[in-house]
Amino acid sequence: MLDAAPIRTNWTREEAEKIYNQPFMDLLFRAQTVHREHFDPNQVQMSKLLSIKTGGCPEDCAYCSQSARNGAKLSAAKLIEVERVISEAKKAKEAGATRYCMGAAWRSPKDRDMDALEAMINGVKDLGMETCMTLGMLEEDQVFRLRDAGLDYYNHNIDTSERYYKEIITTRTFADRIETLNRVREAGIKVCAGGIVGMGEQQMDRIDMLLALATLDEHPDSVPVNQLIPIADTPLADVEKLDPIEFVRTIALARILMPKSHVRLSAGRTEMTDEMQAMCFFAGANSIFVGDTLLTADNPEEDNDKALFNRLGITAMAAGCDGSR
Ligand code: SAM
Ligand code: DTB
Ligand code: SF4
Repeated sequence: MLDAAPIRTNWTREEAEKIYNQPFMDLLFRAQTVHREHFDPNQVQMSKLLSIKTGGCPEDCAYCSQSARNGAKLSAAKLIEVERVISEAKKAKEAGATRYCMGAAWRSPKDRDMDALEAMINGVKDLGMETCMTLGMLEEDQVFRLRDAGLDYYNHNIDTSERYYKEIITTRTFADRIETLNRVREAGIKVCAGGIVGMGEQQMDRIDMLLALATLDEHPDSVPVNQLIPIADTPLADVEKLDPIEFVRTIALARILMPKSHVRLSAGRTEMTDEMQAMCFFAGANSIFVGDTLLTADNPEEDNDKALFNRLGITAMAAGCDGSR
């Protein structure tokens, strides 16, 4: 059989634009066809987030509730206790999550935090869950320590196109992000990298963001596509809402450009109808965050997600499913 969806890292802007802008039905059909080559279309992976260090972040990301530079009112907390992380992870496992993602509001971790981070990785792995962390930029020795502790995934989003990045964050560059991603990949940790749409960017920025991910030496294993959750008192609090069809097109393009990656329908689901989420799954999304809180913002209730999965005949994907079908 002809392989209709080879894994390519040499996609061009012209190709991506053409895919994104084709008639919606053709786009969805192609995305679903690619999806079925690599995944069971009725299975969705479930990850659970925990904020292990909340607020007081020195970075100025315009979308974020945790930046000390934004007007947002969230107060800074300390790194939480290892025992608390493990007891929360246990609950997440019981609720069906297979991957536990720990996030910290840091520019980068301090060396004094590393022992606790390693203990968290060990404890969560002992529960039989996959581990993921998102801690900001990493130096090489920090990457090695996390890898040696058994970290499975590192999340580090490029957030938007290189062009629009400067409008959203000034305290670091797009190139800084790519550097950490390369370090993580070279050390053998799986990469989780995606971005946010609905930040007032142009269609071109959504396309270029996905192209940047799809033309890395290797595609990220997970690609979270977040819809901006507008946070009061941040610079993006009143940004115009994105057309849901544009969001679905973004998911479809991610699926087509990166056929074997898990595309995660991430932040913003509380604002989406069940029908829109179903369309995102049809367009190739096959992962979500479960539980009623993301890091600081709301996520749909567990019961709502269960009911939606039942109505759609979707079941939870087992841990470690890499998409080989
Ligand atoms: N401080 C670390 C960093 O920035 O890499 C890790 C935590 S940070 C909160 C993780 C990601 O969450 C961001 O890169 C961004 O893509 C996403 N995010 C944060 N606030 C969001 C919001 N209001 N709406 C949608 N996504 C958001
Ligand atoms: C990702 O792409 N989305 C998650 C995770 N990676 C770390 C975070 C979403 C955060 C939403 C806003 C909040 O909860 O504060
Ligand atoms: Fe800090 Fe991460 Fe929020 Fe940016 S996205 S302000 S780095 S916590």
